[in-house]
Amino acid sequence: MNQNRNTSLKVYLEAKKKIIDEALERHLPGEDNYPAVIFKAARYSVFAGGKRIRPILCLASAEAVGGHIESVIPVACALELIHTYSLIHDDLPAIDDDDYRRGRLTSHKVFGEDIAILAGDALLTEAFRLMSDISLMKKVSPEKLLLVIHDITEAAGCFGMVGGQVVDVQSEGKDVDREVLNYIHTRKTGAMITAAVKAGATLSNANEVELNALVSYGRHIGLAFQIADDILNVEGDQALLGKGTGSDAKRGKVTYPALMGLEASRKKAGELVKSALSVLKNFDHRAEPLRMIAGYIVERRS
Ligand code: GRG
Repeated sequence: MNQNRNTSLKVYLEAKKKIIDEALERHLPGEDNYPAVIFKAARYSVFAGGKRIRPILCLASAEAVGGHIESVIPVACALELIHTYSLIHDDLPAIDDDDYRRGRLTSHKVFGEDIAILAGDALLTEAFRLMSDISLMKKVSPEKLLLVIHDITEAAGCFGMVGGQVVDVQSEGKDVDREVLNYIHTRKTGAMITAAVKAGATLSNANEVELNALVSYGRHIGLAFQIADDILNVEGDQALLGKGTGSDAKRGKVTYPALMGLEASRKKAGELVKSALSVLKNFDHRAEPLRMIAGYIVERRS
């Protein structure tokens, strides 16, 4: 990526992250609610940092089809709440047993396993409380909102993230082929990324051609994102990542580098980005953030 593009991307990501962080602060109930510990634990993980890539993709997709980001912010925040729940549960002793996430101790290390499980449950449920808030229907069509809630539910559940996670844990230490690996990556990570892109476009009244192109963009960058994550687990910097590295190999996880090596993994991620860019070819300058994010997904260091 050239220097100007890098600067624009940085400015764009920082500005959108600020919007999302401020909205999350408004939408997530405070620690003054009862029972305080659950609000404290939920907020601990949500405000631990995080790139906010899913909500940013939702906003960028809305912009690409001429939508207003104000109308999609609550749904964008809900995507981040669901994502944060998945991280809390993923880190639990029964799953990946990780001590660090987003540069801090994981939820179960601070609050105990019981509250960490409940904090994840709380965030997942809060996401649906937020998306189904009647006030949102003044900004977007109720039919479109229902479609989006359905898409996000599918992406988060057994046909998406949870299904991918199940096959992931069951494949640890086993020889699995590329088909199974792709099932895991496209469901575990790709589904929510695709849903984020699709949600922004649907709520912004994208036409069918635009919607199909954006879903295809989401699928390509979703898989590229998880391949990049696999590569960072091998050769990333723990301090920048805010979490441990090397854990995939230790646990015998099925990953792109494990199956085909680092070089071929990088090549595959690069090809996916190229394909993602090519499906955006008929979009105008308003899709520029989506184009920049596609490149960022494989070049990021955290
Ligand atoms: C129900 C016990 C139980 C577990 C389910 C569904 C699930 C937990 C986990 C899904 C697996 C998962 C965590 C997928 C996401 C993989 C991934 C690339 C995470 C990192 O995302 P980033 O890089 O992280 O966007 P930040 O911290 O920047 O938000």
